[in-house]
Amino acid sequence: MVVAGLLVLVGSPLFARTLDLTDQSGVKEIEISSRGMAYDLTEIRVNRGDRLRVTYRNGGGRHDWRVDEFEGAATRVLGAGRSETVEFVVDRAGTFEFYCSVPGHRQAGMYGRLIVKE
Ligand SMILES: [Cu+2]
Repeated sequence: MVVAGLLVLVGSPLFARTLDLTDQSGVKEIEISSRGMAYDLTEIRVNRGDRLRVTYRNGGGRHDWRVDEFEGAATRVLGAGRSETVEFVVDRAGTFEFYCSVPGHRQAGMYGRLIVKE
């Protein structure tokens, strides 16, 4: 029963959510949290040149949130219940991956896509 429950959680589309901010201007405030090995957002859409202020709230375990391609787009590894805000500019267009850098977590599904439109 426990295994079946976990499978339902991991595969559930309830936890897949896109945040589309491409029609807004100014600093874009983004809140993302995690539960187990998954972020509550799986896709974030913004425009090239946007300044993003991302607050990551860790719902449990030890995790971080980062995007390798943008300077400043990385929180520290946070303990359960902690949060951190990072601010950075997405200066190039493309599809990038945000993920947790704790060993094994990205492979376990702790990632999503940051889509920067031209
Ligand atoms: Cu993690």
